[in-house]
Amino acid sequence: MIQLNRRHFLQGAGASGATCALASILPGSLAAIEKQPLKGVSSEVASICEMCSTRCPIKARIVDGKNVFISGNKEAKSFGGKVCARGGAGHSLLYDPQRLVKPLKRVGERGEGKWAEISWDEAYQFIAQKLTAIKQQHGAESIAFSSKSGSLDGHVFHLAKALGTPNTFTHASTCPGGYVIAAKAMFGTKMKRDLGNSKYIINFGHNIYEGINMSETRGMMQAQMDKGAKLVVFEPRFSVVADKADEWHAIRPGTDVSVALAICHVLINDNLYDKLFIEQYVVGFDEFAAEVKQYTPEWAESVSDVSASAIRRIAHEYASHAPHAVVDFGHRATFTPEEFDMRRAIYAANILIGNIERKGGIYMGKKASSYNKLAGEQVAPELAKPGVKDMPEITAKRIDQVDKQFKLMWSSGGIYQSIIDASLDAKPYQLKAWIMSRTNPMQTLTDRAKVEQSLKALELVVCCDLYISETAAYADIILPESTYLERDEEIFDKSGKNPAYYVRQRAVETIGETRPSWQIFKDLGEALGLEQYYPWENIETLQLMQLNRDHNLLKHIKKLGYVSYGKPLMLREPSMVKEFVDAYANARHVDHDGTFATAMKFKTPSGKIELTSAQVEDMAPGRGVIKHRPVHLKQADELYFIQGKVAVHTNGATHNVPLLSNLMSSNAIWIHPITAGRLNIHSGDAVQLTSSVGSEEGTALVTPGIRQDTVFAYMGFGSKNKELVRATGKGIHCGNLLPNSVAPICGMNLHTTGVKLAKI
Ligand SMILES: Nc1nc2c(c(=O)[nH]1)N[C@H]1C(S)=C(S)[C@@H](COP(=O)(O)OP(=O)(O)OC[C@H]3O[C@@H](n4cnc5c(=O)[nH]c(N)nc54)[C@H](O)[C@@H]3O)O[C@H]1N2
Ligand SMILES: Nc1nc2c(c(=O)[nH]1)N[C@H]1C(S)=C(S)[C@@H](COP(=O)(O)OP(=O)(O)OC[C@H]3O[C@@H](n4cnc5c(=O)[nH]c(N)nc54)[C@H](O)[C@@H]3O)O[C@H]1N2
Ligand code: SF4
Ligand SMILES: [Mo]
Repeated sequence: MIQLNRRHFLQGAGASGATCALASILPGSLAAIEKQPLKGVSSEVASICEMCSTRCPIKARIVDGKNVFISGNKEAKSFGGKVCARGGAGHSLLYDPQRLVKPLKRVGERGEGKWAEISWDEAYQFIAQKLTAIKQQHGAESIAFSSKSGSLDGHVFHLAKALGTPNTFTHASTCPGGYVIAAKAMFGTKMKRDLGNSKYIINFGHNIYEGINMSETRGMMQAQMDKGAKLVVFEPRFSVVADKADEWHAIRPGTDVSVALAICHVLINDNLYDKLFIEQYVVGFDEFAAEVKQYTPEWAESVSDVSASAIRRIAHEYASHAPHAVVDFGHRATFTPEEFDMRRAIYAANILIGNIERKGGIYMGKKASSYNKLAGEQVAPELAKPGVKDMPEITAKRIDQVDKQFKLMWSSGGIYQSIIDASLDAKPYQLKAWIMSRTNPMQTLTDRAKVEQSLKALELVVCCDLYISETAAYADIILPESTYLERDEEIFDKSGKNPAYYVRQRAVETIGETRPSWQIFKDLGEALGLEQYYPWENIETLQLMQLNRDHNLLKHIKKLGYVSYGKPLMLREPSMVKEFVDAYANARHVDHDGTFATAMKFKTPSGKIELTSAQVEDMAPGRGVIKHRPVHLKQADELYFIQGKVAVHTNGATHNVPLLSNLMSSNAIWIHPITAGRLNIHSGDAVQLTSSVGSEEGTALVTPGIRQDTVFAYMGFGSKNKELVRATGKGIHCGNLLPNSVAPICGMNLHTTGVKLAKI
């Protein structure tokens, strides 16, 4: 252990490139507490990054008593022992003088920026009294809970369930809902992609060289650089992935579904699909084939601007690499109201070439329980759920489940934007309180003005964050969580092709009075008189419950940080199946074709892959078969407005982190030279974007790397919260230009809208 004082640490942070503009001392911030001794661990601690929700396995150690050095954990092979720029900048967040280290209570109007430091007990008592009164008067269902999914949503939602409300939300409908719900409808479960072994990759706007997921990003790099895979990118702008591709097609925003369906058309029409696979494992092929007959490449060209001959050629090249080829199903699924059928059409193009459970294709995660069954022995330990008995029965309907078309939405995910209608217009009933953690809806939901109104309309708003985020600025109480470098958490499942677990462990002693989420939400539960739902005392008792009290196993996982078991397995890949049965004497019998194909289990109503779905037809008549439907995203005199991630920032989260703010503090508006020329706009000029819900002023970046009818900006900038000193007013706020919407079946919010461009 090394003892340090705060000044040393700030100097340490500064020495690595961060300059902290201490324009004002915020109450409750690190800058406001003096002479706080800081302690760190000088030996390496294995842990988990939280600079974004990819949550890579890391190692962290204190260097020279001044800094925290963060690297990747080499135990996790696919992550390559590496972190990205944001992951390497964790220390800058940790020692940011503007970070909150004490609970705050609002003393002025909501959003006015007047705060008083309070104790944790005062915070818990205030929240508990308010929640108890609201529950008595309006029912527990009038309280919504939300959290970005991941390391702490379990604790947030456990409290929601103990309190008796069904209204729990993650970022699902702003991010993964489209591709996850489409996979649930077709495969009965989420799917993963094996980019690293793919020989031909078709990519519809999945910019993983900037929207980084270390394991997948490295997989695609290896496929391209080491194995010569071909990459085809459909993107309205010249993204970094487009820049590294073999070909880039500047597709019209929101029209990907037409190209994906045309690829399916060619695969079927030109007999390029895997008939045997379809016969054995797929239902609904005939209905799908009949539907896609009309979706010719020529038709798709008229919708998408992608040339028909290119579509035809790409479909043939793709099929020639089958089954080691993939159409990437993307990540942020918010390009069109027809997300559900866009992602289904992409999965269909995978199913048709039979790449399911094949190298370079798509596959199902192999958790310990299914892996052990196949091996006929206990290869990997199985995590136990810390079963809490007699949770209250919840009878109230969720605010987003009034229509049965949304029934595939998982319960803790939900349609996030439905909080707005419920708060403002009592649709379907009145919300009174919103308790949130690790989410910044003022920046990451759409229609900022409406989100602001709904926060102002509620009786109680509580935010657990690291900063006074743009949303926390509207809270009654802000609960400062310890950063990921200061907290221990439970064991997490990180299984891919084989089972794996990892754990977050503190590398630095807690600074100030922050607490980890598991403790905050347990303490709050206890203040609410719900202690019977918390049978664990602390994080170690919870970890031991997960591991059936196996102390040695806990020690082992903590020592390595990331532990994987067995060998990678894809059920229809003969070489992998052979290695598997050679390793485990009691392994399941191998099918006559040398695979475990007949062990594939699809949790769909038919038990097979559903290319056409009777279940979906029942949920939403007319939607059982995958179809193209025209969408209206903008007026004739408007431009499409689209967004994306930038490599050095995370969503609406890191723009105030000193080191990252130094790297990039503002977003420019990408405009094509012909569009710019018409308005006499040059790079650096001040321009205005106006949509149906808001208006933003920013700086033009004139570039041929975008369609003439489209403008682009990196998301997460332009905060309007004066407390976020380094981020305030820099660049345009994307959420302020986007109206709210709810897409059929998957409930997705749309991130594309029409805007008018003007020179200021
Ligand atoms: N550095 C960094 N890495 C991150 C994140 C981050 O914030 N920063 N966030 C993480 C998260 S939460 C996620 S979900 C992933 C997201 O990773 P991605 O899904 O790659 O997300 P985006 O960059 O938002 O969008 C991808 C691309 O879609 C393009 N696009 C917009 N509209 C359309 C359209 O209609 N059709 C097509 N074909 N393309 C379109 C955009 O120009 C953009 O380049 O990244 C993760 N990794
Ligand atoms: N216009 C537009 N909107 C978008 C997108 C887009 O491309 N364009 N992308 C969408 C996507 S893909 C996603 S995933 C969502 C993400 O949106 P959100 O779910 O809101 O998540 P983030 O913006 O990543 O982080 C939210 C908050 O978490 C806080 N935070 C960070 N670490 C911790 C921690 O350890 N503990 C606690 N308690 N808080 C922490 C940050 O300070 C930040 O305020 O945004 C979506 N919204
Ligand atoms: S991708 Fe980067 S920021 Fe995200 S978890 Fe991994 S290292 Fe951290
Ligand atoms: Mo996301």
